[in-house]
Amino acid sequence: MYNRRRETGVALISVLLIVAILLAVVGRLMANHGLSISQNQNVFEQNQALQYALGAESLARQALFEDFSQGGPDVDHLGEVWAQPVLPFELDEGGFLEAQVRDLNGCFNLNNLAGGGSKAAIERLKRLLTNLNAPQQIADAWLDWIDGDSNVTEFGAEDSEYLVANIPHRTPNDLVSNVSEMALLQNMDADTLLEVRPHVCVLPTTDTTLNVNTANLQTLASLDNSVSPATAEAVVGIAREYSAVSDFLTEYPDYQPAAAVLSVKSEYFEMHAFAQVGDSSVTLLSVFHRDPTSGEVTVLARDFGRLFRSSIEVATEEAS
Ligand SMILES: [Ca+2]
Ligand SMILES: [Ca+2]
Repeated sequence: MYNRRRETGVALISVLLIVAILLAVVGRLMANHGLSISQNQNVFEQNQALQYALGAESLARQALFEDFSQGGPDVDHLGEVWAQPVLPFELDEGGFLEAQVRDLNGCFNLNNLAGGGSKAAIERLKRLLTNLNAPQQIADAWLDWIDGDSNVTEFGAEDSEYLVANIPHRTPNDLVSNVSEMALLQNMDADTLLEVRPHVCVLPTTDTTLNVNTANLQTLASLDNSVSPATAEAVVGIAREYSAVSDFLTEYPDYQPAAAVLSVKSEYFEMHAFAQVGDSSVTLLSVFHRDPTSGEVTVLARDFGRLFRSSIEVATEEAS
């Protein structure tokens, strides 16, 4: 009798143990299944956001090609279709897409100083820095950064200085492909970099011209000593659609000394897009070159790490 009860008790405990193990296994399977679904959903949404950003890139390339082939190859200005920001629009999957195109012939090309640069190009960078209340020495440091030799220019710096820095590094002594390299310069700090960055760019060439139809105030003001801040402000104060540099010079003769580096058309552009699908987002900055003969637009570089800042200003009602 006692043995039968004991056997029944042992059997009951065994069943309970099996049930507990089964419950633990099922719980574990359910948790893994849920995690797997979440992971797949994230991967799916991330991929969708990437495809939307790449779609924006294709659209921008098409707009630039059509501007060339239908609008004409000789003039580019901010009233053209490619320059209009794509307003954020909702995506079917839940989320939004926003994109904007910037003319890279409208900013100061830092690679113009490669190979030693012209005296005029160095002076332009110094004027730009002065107008932004940034140290002029940064121009010397940048010149040394990309010139081919290791001779220190006035207040500049070469490998001998950078190799003894907290994080030792070397100068590229060649053209650079990302403006962020300015952060590595001697005498550069975060505030100065933030001030300078909107006005400069790096293009894979050393003799780019500046499009007077798209250039911003600071870039136009730094072109020559003969240009006063008031003149530069007058230029950007109205919409510009000059069809020839000579027309621009007739209206603003102060720019005559810089005539050789002026143009009314552009070859280099960048597109910045931000796509969000669900909880996933992708930012894509693409640099384009538009062939001045055929209008073919090729992608020179893609950067998935650049913070997207919308250029759209939202009007808000003033508090009464
Ligand atoms: Ca155009
Ligand atoms: Ca150098």
